[in-house]
Amino acid sequence: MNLLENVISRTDSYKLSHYLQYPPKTTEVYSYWESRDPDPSRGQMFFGLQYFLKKYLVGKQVKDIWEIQEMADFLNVHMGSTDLINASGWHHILDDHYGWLPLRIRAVPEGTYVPPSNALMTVENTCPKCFWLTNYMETILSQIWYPTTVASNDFAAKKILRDHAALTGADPFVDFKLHDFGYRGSTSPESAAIGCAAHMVNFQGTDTIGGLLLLKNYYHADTPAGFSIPAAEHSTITSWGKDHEVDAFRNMLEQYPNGLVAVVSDSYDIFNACENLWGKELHDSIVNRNGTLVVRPDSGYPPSIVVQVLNTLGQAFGYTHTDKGYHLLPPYIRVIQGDGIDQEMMTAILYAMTEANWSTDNITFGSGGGLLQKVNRDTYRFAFKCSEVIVDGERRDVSKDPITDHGKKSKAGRFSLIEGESGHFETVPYDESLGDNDLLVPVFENGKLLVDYTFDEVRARANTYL
Ligand code: AOY
Repeated sequence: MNLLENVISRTDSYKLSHYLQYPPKTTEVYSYWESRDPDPSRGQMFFGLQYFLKKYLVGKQVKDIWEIQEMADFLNVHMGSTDLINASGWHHILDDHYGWLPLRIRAVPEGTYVPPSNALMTVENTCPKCFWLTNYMETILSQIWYPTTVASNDFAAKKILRDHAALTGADPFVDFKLHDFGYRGSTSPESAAIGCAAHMVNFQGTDTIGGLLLLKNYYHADTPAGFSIPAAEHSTITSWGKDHEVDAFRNMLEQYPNGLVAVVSDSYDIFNACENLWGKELHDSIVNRNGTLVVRPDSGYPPSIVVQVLNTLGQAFGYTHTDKGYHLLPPYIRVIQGDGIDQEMMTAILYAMTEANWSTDNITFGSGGGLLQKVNRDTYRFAFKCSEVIVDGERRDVSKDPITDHGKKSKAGRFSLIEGESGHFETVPYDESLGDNDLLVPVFENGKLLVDYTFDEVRARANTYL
C-alpha cells in the first residue's frame, strides 16, 4: 500500500481538517475555477482536465479500510491527531459509493479559448453527506493551471508567428515554428509530459517524447501528435576536437543524406562556422544534399545573432524574395534559434528579422524553460473558489471580496457559460434550459468519465479561435 498513490493523501494537509469547519447541516458545496487575469484582451485555452480525471479521479479511488487507517496514523504524527481524519466520511465513500467519488464536474470543452473571469470548471458533491469532498479536490484539480497556462501562452505565440508570417510573405502554417526543448528543464517527468501535451494543442514540434505518450494514453492520439528530426548536440560536435568541427558537420550531412537535419554551430565560432565551414568548405554538399540543413546558433543576444547568421548564410548561399519583398534563403538551408526563447525574445527576434528584411520562413524557434517552466499559477491568476452552499436545505450564495485586494473578488451562485457571437463568452447564473448551449459540459459524475475527447477534437477546437 502506498499513500502517495491514494486520493486521501492527494490534498493540502489543512484540507484534512476542513470537514468540521463548514456550517452545521451543510449538505452541498459548489465551487468553480476561473482565471482572474486583469487583462481582458488575453484569454485562456482550457486544457488538461481529462488527464487529471483519468489519472486521479475516475473509478474506485478508496480501495480499503487500511488506506484510511494508514492516513490516520500518518496524521497522528504530521498534524498531531489521529482523530483529524474524516474517517466516517471516507468509510461512507468506501461502503456506500464503492470507493467512487460522489462528485459532479462540469467543464468547458478542452481547447476552448475563453476570456478571463469566466467559470471554466465547476465542482459539486452529489451526495449530501460528502459536502466536504468538493474542496478537498481543489488541490489536484487546480493543477490544470499548468497545461492551461502552457496552451494559453502558446496560443498567443502562434498568433504572433502567424501575423509575422503574413507581414513578411511567409507560409501561414506555423505548427513547426515553436519546438519544445523543455524536457530537461522541467521539474519532473510528469510535468514535462503534461507541458508537452499542452504545447501540442497549438503546435506539432517537440523533443519531449513523454508528452506524446501521455496523449496516446489519455487523449487517443494513436499516432504521435508531435514530430522531431535528427539534430546534433554540443557533445556530438565537440567530441571531434576544435580543429575538426568541419568533419563533425560533414558527418552530419553524410549520416543523414535526406530530409531535415539540425546542427548546433556555436561550439567555437558561429560566424566562422556559417561563413567558412557551412558557407565554403561544405557549401556544395549542402546545395546538393537531398534535404534541408538547419543551422542552430545557441549563444549571444538572440536578435543580433540570428540576423548576423542569416546575413552570413545569405552571402554564402544567396536568397530569393517573398511576395512581400522579404529575403528567403534557398530551400536547402534554414536556421533554428533555441537559446533564450520566451514569448518576448521570440517577438524581439521576429522584429529584428523584419527590420533586416528577413522573412519568417527562414527560422524556427526552440523553447525549453520559456515554454514549460517560466510560468506559475499566477501567470493567469487561476483560482478555485466556493460560490454556493446548501445549509439545512437552504441555498446560499457564497463569495469573497477582500478589501485588501478586490482583484480576488469571487463570483456567487451556480454557473452556466454561454458564447454569444464567436469569442464573446459570458458566465451566467445556472440555467438548465440552456441544454447544449451551456458550454459547461458534465465530464465527471460519481467516479465515471462522461466525455472522452480525442486530441484531434481538442486541436480542431483550438484552431477555430485563431
Ligand atoms: N533539440 C530541431 C529538432 C530538435 C533539443 C532538445 C534541448 C532540435 C534540438 C534541433 O532541431 O536542433 C532539447 C536542446 C535541443
